[in-house]
Formats: sequence, C-alpha cells, structure tokens
Amino acid sequence: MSQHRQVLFVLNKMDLADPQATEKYLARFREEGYMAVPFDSTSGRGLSEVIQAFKTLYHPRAQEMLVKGRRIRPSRIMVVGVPNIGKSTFINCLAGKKMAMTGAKPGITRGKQWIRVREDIELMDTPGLMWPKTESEEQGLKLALLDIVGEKAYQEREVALYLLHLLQVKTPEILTGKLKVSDPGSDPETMLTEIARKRGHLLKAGVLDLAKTCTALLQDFRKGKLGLLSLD
Ligand SMILES: Nc1nc2c(ncn2[C@@H]2O[C@H](COP(=O)(O)OP(=O)(O)O)[C@@H](O)[C@H]2O)c(=O)[nH]1
Ligand SMILES: [Mg+2]
Repeated sequence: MSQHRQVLFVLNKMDLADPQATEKYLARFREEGYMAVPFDSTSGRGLSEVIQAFKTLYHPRAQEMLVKGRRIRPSRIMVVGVPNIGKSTFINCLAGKKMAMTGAKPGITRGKQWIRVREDIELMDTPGLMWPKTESEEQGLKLALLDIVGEKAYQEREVALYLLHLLQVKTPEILTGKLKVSDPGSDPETMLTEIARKRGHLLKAGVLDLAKTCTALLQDFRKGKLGLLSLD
C-alpha cells in the first residue's frame, strides 16, 4: 500500500527498552509493510538510519518535482506520539541544537511550526496526542508509569505497587538484585515496606516514608536505573 510508505515509526527511548521487545516490535511493523527504526534521542543512536528512512520515504516526491523541473523542496514530516515519548528531544537531536521545547512533564509542547533540522528536512513538533479514555485499569497504570499522563491523574502509590507487581512477573531478578528485596514472591505492599526500610526512608517519628519510596521507585524506573524494561 502506497500510503504505508509515508509513515516512519521511530521507536524512541530504545536505551530504556528491553532490546528483545524492541526487535519484536520492529519485526511486526516491517511485516505489516511499515518502515520502523529504533532510536535514542539522548545519544543520537540510530540517526543515520532515521535520515536514510526519511530520504527513502521522500524519494518518489522528490523525483516527481525533479521530472517537472521544479526545485526540490525540503521534505516535511510531522512528529506525532503520546506525551513524553520524546518528540521534542528527537527534533532537537536531528537539528543538533535546541529548537523545540522539551520537558520532563507531559503537555509542554505548544503551537505548530516547521523546524528546519537539516538542509532538506523540516519537522513539525506537535503536542502529544492522548486518547480521552483508557481501555482498562492496567492500561491506565502503564500510561502513568511511563509518565504519559499528567501526575495529577494518578496516585503514585498505586503506580509504584503496580511497578513492583510487574517486576515480580517479568524480571524478579531486578527485585532481588537492584532493589534488594529478600522475597520476590511476597506481595507488593510488603516489598515496598522492605525497600523503604532498606533505603532509610523515614518520617520524623521513625515511621516509614512510603510516599518517598514510591516517588524514588518511579523515578528510577523512568530513568532506566532499574534496567531495560518494556511494558508490552
Ligand atoms: N532515556 C531517554 N530519554 C529520552 C529520550 N527521548 C526523550 N527523553 C526524555 O523524555 C522526556 C520527555 O521528552 P520530550 O522531548 O519533552 O517529550 P515530548 O513530550 O514527546 O515532546 C525528557 O525528559 C527527555 O529528556 C530517549 O531517547 N532516551
Ligand atoms: Mg514536546
């Protein structure tokens, strides 16, 4: 299908993802006839592949202009995706300098304009697209865990407990290793308490500061400090 050629799926934040999961996604996109490349906007890993893919996508249009004797205009590509996936960072990475506003919190990008990132490429940053309703409670927890929905939309405690549950199912070695949990089979509440104690998260009266532990766990996960993990 010709319209497939007009879309490139950039699997950003590959530096945080489980490489095997990334490979599976790439294979699936390619099987369906789409172009897809893994990318890390913080280091620029994958840059030449992305540029090459843009050129491949644009080639037919460029040829058309050439045949008609017209000047070949830069290719224009809209960057779309859920909030906080790294759209603005991606644009800055391609430009080699800060041209789009980035932010750790979702919803910072405003306005629409074409940004010349290379001689022959212009990108448009867009505010993240979010569907108004999540399909299930678990979907909602995943969106919160990945910082895709605003922090006002969820309870940190609930999301941190969900993270511990996920680790339990997917990678119990992270629980016993990085988080030093003694029994990765115990329930998430118990593990949370143990982590708080081991990290010395205490309130004044010697009571455990579980809220602090939850914040720390979510931060560690989002920065990749717990290891490479993909949720789906
Ligand atoms: N580790 C990692 N972090 C990234 C990457 N791309 C973006 N980020 C971080 O993700 C956060 C959101 O990025 P931003 O570009 O503002 O996302 P946007 O909402 O899609 O425009 C920022 O803290 C970025 O530094 C990436 O490839 N790897
Ligand atoms: Mg942005």
